[in-house]
Amino acid sequence: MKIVLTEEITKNAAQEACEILGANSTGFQSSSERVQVASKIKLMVATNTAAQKNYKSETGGKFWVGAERKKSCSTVNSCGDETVDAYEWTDGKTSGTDGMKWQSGQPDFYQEAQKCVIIASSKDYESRHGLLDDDMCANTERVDGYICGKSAGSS
Ligand SMILES: [Ca+2]
Repeated sequence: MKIVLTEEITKNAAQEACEILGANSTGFQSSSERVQVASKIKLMVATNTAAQKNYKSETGGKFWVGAERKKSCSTVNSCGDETVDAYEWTDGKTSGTDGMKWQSGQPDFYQEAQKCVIIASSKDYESRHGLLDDDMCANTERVDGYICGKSAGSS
C-alpha cells in the first residue's frame, strides 16, 4: 500500500495516479489495516509542512480511499444502515465492511452529493483521525493525498 501526499486532487485524479503506479485507490480489508494506514499518515504529515495546516483543523486533512456510494442508494437512508449498506469498496479486491469505520455522524451523504470517501488525518481532533467520511468526489479542499493499493493481481 502506498500513501501519497499531495494537494488539491480530485478523487478521479487520485484514482488515475494510482493506476499509473499499477494500483487502485485502495479499500481497507480490516480495522487493523485502516489503523495501520492512519499511523503511517500521521508520521508522514508530521514532516510535511503543507499537510500540517489541515492536520490541525477540525475536519482534518483528507486522503482519498477506494470506496464509493452504491449507485442504487441515491437518497439518504434508501439502503438500510448507511454505515454498512450504502457504500462499497471499489478496488475490486477489498470485501466486507470491517475496515469501513466512519467518523461520528458520518456518512451523512450531505446534499446527496457526497459519493466518494476519505480517511481523515487530524492532530488536534484525535477522535476523527483514521476514520472515514463521505465527501464530494470533485472536492479538493483540505485534500492532502490519496492511498493506492490492491489492484487486481497485486497486494
Ligand atoms: Ca460527509
